[in-house]
Amino acid sequence: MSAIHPQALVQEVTALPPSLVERRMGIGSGYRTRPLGYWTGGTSRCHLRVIEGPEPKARAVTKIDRIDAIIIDVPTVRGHVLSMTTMLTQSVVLVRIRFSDGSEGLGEGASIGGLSYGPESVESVKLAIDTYIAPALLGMDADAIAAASAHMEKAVKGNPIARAAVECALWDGLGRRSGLSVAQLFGGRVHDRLPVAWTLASGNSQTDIDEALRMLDARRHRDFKLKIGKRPVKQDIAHVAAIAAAVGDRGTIRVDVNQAWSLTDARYGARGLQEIGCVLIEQPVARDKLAALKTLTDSYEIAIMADEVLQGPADAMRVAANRSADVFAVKVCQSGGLKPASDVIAIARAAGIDLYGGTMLESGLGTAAAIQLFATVPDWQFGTEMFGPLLLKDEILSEPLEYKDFSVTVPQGPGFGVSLDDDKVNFYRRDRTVSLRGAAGVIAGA
Ligand code: MUC
Ligand code: MG
Repeated sequence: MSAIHPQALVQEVTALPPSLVERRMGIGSGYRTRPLGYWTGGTSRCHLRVIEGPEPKARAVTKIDRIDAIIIDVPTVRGHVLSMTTMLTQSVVLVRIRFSDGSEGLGEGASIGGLSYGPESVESVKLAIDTYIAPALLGMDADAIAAASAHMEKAVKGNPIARAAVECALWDGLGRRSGLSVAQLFGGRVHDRLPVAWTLASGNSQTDIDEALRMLDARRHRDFKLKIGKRPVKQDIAHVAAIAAAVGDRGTIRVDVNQAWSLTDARYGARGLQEIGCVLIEQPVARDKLAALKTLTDSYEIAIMADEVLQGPADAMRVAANRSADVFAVKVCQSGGLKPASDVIAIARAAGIDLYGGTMLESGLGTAAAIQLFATVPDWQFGTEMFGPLLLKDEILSEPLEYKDFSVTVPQGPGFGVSLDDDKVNFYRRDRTVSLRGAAGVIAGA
């Protein structure tokens, strides 16, 4: 089978030998000319030749060759007190996909407080990837992310964090191979920087106030999310009021109840919080209490934000259809990946629901992934909380994300625009710690 050369047809007034035509035309090796016919006009003859060459080689398909998932445990800068747990360490799963052309992609799956926050833990994420997702995806076309995602959904029901970690690594790989940032793959950035809130969750009002004032003075954060729900509602309101008074109009105050309240608590809380100038309540009631969430949304001026209830586009649709929330906390991990998160965003925008860029307290890698997507969305009415790496005592990226002027800079460069510091990753990987502990045990017992 041969193909027509891009230069298509050659006309010669005389029938020259093919080799001469080919030399004159500067036709490269591998091509040849073939006479097509001639016509006569007056005294001259016009010869037509077609230039033919080999069929263009079919583009080699880049395949998914290998998927590795490891757990790392990194201490937090202070205890992070949530209604359901206190975190002293954040554990995340790092995924590295190797492709047949030698390229790589990185992704992250994070969860909070073991299984106390939600139905997935880092251990379950690693197990789902190693046992079910990796075998299902090996050998698939690396660039066909939609096909790989559909395949993953078939092989693994639920488990959005595990699927997200792998899907993110596929996007990073595609970006790196094509020389485009993931923001470009999602339509291009509309922001170079995104505003970043900080979570105050030391468990002590004065410590939180000192921390907030330090952040304001350093121009690092001016929007503060307070973790409440552990204490009785009345005490929580007093705690929020003290911090709100100290911050004044230098910043905004929001709260995250992490599902801890009954509707009765939440009614009392919503009224009290709105009176002291708090602007938003995140997931006040359990994630399956949609009717209660809607009652609060309909009854108070303070914005009600959906978080844990949003486990992907179908949940987003359910919440939007009943307008059970004013704001969506969009989380890449909780949504099942970048594409489903962008679907959640699309549903919110179509329904007139405001947006907040949420986190599962990912390290710099997962945070960069979310930033790439969030940079492509025009309106983040309540900003973002892309502060995950700042809660960790150590940085695992070779170049940290840039935080300044109350915002984070969208990383440039292919994929997520970041790379891992392999020494740090090796230092914090759980299997290494376990084996060192094991080795120490052997020595101690000897
Ligand atoms: C959550 O529920 O939003 C996000 C920020 C933070 O401090 O905790 C997480 C979880
Ligand atoms: Mg939340």
